[in-house]
Amino acid sequence: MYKFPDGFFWGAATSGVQSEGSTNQINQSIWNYWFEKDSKRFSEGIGPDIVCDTYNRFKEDVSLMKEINFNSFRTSIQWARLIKNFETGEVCDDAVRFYNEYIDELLKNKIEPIINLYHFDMPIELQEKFGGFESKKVIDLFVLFAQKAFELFGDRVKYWTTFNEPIVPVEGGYLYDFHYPNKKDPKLATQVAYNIILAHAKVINLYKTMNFSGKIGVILNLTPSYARSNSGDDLKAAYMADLFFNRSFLDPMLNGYFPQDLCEILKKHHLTPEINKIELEEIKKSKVDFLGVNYYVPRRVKAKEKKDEKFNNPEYYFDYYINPDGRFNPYRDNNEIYPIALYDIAKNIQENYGNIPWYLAEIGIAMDLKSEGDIKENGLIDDTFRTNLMKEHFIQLHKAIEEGSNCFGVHQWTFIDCWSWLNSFKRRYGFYRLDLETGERIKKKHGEWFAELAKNNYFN
Ligand code: BGP
Repeated sequence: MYKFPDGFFWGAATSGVQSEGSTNQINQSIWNYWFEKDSKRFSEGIGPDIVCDTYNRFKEDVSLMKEINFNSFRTSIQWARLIKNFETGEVCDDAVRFYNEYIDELLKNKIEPIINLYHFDMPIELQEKFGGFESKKVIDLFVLFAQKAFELFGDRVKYWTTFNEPIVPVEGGYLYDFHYPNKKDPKLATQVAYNIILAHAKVINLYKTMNFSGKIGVILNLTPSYARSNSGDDLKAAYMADLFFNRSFLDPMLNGYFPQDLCEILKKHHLTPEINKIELEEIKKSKVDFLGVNYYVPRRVKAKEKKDEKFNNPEYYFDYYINPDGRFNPYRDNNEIYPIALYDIAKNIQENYGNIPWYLAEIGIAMDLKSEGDIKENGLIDDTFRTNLMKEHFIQLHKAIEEGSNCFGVHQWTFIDCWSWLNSFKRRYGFYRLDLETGERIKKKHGEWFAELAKNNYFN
């Protein structure tokens, strides 16, 4: 029997853009804009306009959460929905009503809301006028948005997070072309990364001055890096991948300072961002109360075979390889299944980051419609494949908790199959299937399994 600590959070995560739909939204995020400009890049040409239509259906959806015994749930407040005028901070009344009612509905059903402030959703106006987080001015506008959110909802929301996977807009928008503004510019990438870390720090410090009784943290996608062999070169490659993709955000956001070797590497390639002492103090001072971790796949690396001439992205220092002994999810490209990574993440937090309280803020098993199959006679979609793999991951997590890891919950990605960035609805992860024609939510077998787990706080 795998029993979890009392009060353990069981639930799911989604985000504003991916679930709400843009009904009654005055401002738009980069996603609506990019989709209008270039819909071909989005799977099956499906954009973020309707998605789960949570804006209109949140009451029904909260009752579905209740059905599978969630005691907590994460979503995000959209900057572009809440704020009418980004410079003055004037809010949109309808958005205030919507988020108030949504939060109250969760609380009425004893579901603890965890509210995130930024899930890849830069308002297009700020991207076009100022370059989004390329600009320090936008940091202050983000702090203003956060302040409004705290003032409006902070009396009831006890768990806040600043950013979800802050490295992703940096990689996608400035290195690898999978987020707007589709630039490939490592110098700008380091500036954006730094500015996001500073924005996070300022919001944390602001929250602490506002005397709320809640907690505030950040959600990072941690991807353990494993070397192909124990050779010095391969180990160095894994070290570099970890430095760029994990510690670049983990160290400043948890410990208050940047890894020295990362600073030196950036300096060597003339990539040091514009920084100043006051900002570094702000970062040093910002203490998160907890960490959220998103985990899907491990990163396998080996020593560089052919050296690039110029630093264009972190792969200057390593190559990827496919683990020959690995198990792979047939429904998602290069998706190695490696539950032990979760144990390793927990150990890393325990040993190197002061055993800070943390929760698994996203974990999910992608399937597609075909692999989930048609609805079975008892009305449930059969995704036993997902349950079996989730169990394996939870066993590793349980082991780490038994060994003292300070983990306080698990949120699965995601609640109802939701729209996902360029993938649209290609990969399904939800406890409930979303029928795109009718908007109907259809429960999957995994939802039933999870309901038992959440009710009992253990599984066998
Ligand atoms: C995480 C994001 C989520 C979601 C998830 C699944 O990185 O935080 O927003 O998109 O990944 O992503 P995908 O549907 O692209 O597989």
